Amino acid sequence: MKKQTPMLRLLMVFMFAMLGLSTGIHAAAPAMAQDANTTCAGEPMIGAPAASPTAGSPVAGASASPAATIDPASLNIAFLPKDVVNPYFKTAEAGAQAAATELGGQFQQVGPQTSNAAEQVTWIQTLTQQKVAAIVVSANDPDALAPALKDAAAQGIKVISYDSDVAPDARIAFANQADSDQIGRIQVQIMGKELNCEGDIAILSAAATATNQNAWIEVMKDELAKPGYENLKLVEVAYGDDDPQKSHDKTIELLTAYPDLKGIISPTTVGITAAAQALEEEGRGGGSDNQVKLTGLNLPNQMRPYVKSGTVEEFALWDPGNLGYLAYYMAANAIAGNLTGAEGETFTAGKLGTYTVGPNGTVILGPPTIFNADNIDDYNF
Ligand code: RAM
Repeated sequence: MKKQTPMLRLLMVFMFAMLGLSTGIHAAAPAMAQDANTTCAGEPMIGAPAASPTAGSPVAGASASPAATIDPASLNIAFLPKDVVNPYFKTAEAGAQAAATELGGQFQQVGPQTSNAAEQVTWIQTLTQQKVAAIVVSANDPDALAPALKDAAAQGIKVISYDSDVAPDARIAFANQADSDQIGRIQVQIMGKELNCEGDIAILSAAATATNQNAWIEVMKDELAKPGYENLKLVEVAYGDDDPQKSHDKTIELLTAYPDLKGIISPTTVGITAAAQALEEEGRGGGSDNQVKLTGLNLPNQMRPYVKSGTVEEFALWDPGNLGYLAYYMAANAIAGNLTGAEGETFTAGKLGTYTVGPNGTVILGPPTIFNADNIDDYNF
């Protein structure tokens, strides 16, 4: 991004206001001065602390689907998350199980103990041999999984991705937790607000090949490139592989390598939990004169102690239980022939209502929610 004069920046803010180019959901009107509702780039902040615990769900008005065309006996559906230990995927599993119970279908969740693409390939081959009706997968690597998934599809198995996409030609549709652009931008906007648009920051991600984190990091870089963020400098993207110990150690390495580090963004529930713990151990958490600000994505239940201690002020997520529920319904609809991934197609997902398939076979669960001390106790997942 070229250097902008203050005049040009003002003009851009004005143009955004005129064009109504807001990326926000509960966005306030653009303000000319930097305030709590304005990003470092002078744009409206995406989202706002949610008033109700249902904010993560779509507001589709349709009533629950009778699912008349879905044959319960056909629903032999297997979920294959990045790993089966991560509490995020356990929460999604509970949602998928609830959907299976509603529809009278079968459900199993299998996968590696640690985030590992090669082991996911082996699991895809196993599920293919078992002749399951559908595989619902969150990818540790979009390309490494594709050949095995295509082999499964060639044998009639319906492939749905959720959370972290695979190569689009290796699946029917993708259940995305929220708009990727918003997820990426929100985290930078929160960090910018907490640091007053100034300081060295690092990103602590999951696996270097994770589709979802990589998509969000691209958006983060784009947000940081906007005029107004010149003094908020991204010094490193580190990878903790969604392994608690490795994520903890990477946090310590970042603190050592960058003594002036002012903030860490961790777009992974495993990474941010480990980082919060490491910061508190190092005396760099809430209440410290030398605090390193921390934001990112996490389950409210995992982040609660760190919000109470002031180590984390604000972070974002969606309800992973609803994501698992939606993904199961997508698999069921794909098996029934109601979902082919074509843009504009609609289908119903039980209590969540009606969804429309967007570009590139993507279905968006709903808007992300921002959590802080004011609303975190309203949530229990
Ligand atoms: C971790 C995983 C998952 C991601 C969340 C936010 O649990 O990397 O894929 O969506 O963080």
